Amino acid sequence: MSAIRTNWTIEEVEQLYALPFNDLLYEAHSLHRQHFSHNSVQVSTLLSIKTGACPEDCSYCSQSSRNDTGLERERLLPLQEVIDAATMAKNQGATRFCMGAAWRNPTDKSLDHVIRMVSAVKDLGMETCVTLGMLTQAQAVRLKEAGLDYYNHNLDTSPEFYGEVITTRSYQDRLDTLANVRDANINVCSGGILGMGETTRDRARLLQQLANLPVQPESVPINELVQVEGTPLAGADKLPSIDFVRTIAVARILMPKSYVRLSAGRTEMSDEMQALCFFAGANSLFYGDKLLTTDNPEHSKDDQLFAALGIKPETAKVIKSDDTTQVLNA
Ligand code: SAM
Ligand code: DTB
Ligand code: SF4
Repeated sequence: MSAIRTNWTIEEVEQLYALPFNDLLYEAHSLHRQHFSHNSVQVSTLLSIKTGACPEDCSYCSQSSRNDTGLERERLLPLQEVIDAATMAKNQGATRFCMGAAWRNPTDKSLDHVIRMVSAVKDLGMETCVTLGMLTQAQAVRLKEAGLDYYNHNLDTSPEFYGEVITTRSYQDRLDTLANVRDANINVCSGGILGMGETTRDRARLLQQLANLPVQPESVPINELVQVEGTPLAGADKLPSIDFVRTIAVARILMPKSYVRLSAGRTEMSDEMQALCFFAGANSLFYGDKLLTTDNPEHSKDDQLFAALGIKPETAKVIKSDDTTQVLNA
C-alpha cells in the first residue's frame, strides 16, 4: 500500500483535476476501496451553541456582524439544551456531535462552558467536535484534556483567493490554529468552501495546502457555498456540479486515509450528484435538518437516499490497513 504523500506540487494536483472524468473517478474510487469500507458513511450532527454577532468579516457567512442577514443572535446555549440536542442526534444515528460558535476565538471563560459541553456529550458515548475560531496552544491542550476528539477549523480557500473572502484574520492565523490543535493531539478537521468565485487553480491550491500539512487532516469537509441573502457572496455564480465532484475525487486521491465530508450545500444537490460524490470518495456528512444557521436535508430524505444507494451509516470508526480491518470505538 502506498505511503501518504505530503509533497504534492500544484502541477500534479491540477493534472489530477483535469483528468478525463471517468479516469479521475476510477482512480479516486479505487483508492477509496483500499482504505475504507465501501458502502458506509460517517454521520455527524451539528449544533450552533452561540449564534450570530461575530466580529469577523467572512463574506460567505450569515453570522458576521458585517452582514445584514436578519439572523437573530443567541447567547451561549445552556448545558442542558446541548445535552438534549446531542441525545436526540445520538438516537437518530449520529456518532459525532459537532458544536459551532460564532467567535473570532473563545475567551478562557467561554472555553470553561464549552469544556462542560464536551464532557457531557462524551458521557453520552458520542465523539465530539467543536469549531470555535482561533485557538491558542494552551486552549487546545485544555480541550484535549476534556476529551475532545476533533477540532474543525477550515482553510476555506487558496492562500491567493483568501483575501477576497476574509480580511479580519490571515491564512497564517488559520495554519497556526491547526498546528496548535495537532500539537495537542486532537484530530484535525479542516477543509474549505467551493463556489465563492474561485478558479480551478484556487481549488487545487486549497487541496494542496491541506494535503501538504505535516500530518493530513483526519477529516476534510468540502462545503458548497450556501448563498445567504445579505452576504457579499449571495448571487455568486454556482459551481458546475461536475467541478464539485472533481474536487471531492482529487481530495480522496491526495488524502487517501482522511474522511472526506460532503458538507454544506446538500439541499441544492440532486441524489445523483451526491451519489457521484460518494463514489468519488466522500464518506462523511452532516445528518439533521439544520447545519449551523442554514438548512440541511431532512432525516427522512437522507434515509431514502441511503436506502436507494445501499449505504449504511457507520456505527464505529473503521480503519483499513494492509490486511487488517480495525474497528475502533465499537
Ligand atoms: N466561527 C468559527 C470559524 O469560523 O472558525 C466556527 C464556525 S464557522 C461557521 C465554520 C465554517 O463553516 C467556516 O469556516 C466555513 O468554512 C463554513 N461556512 C460558514 N458559512 C458557510 C456558508 N454560507 N456556506 C458554506 N460553508 C460555510
Ligand atoms: C464545516 O466545514 N461546515 C460546517 C462545519 N464545518 C461547522 C458548517 C457549515 C455552515 C453552513 C452555513 C450555516 O449553516 O450557517
Ligand atoms: Fe464568524 Fe466563523 Fe462566520 Fe467567520 S465563519 S463570520 S468567524 S462565525
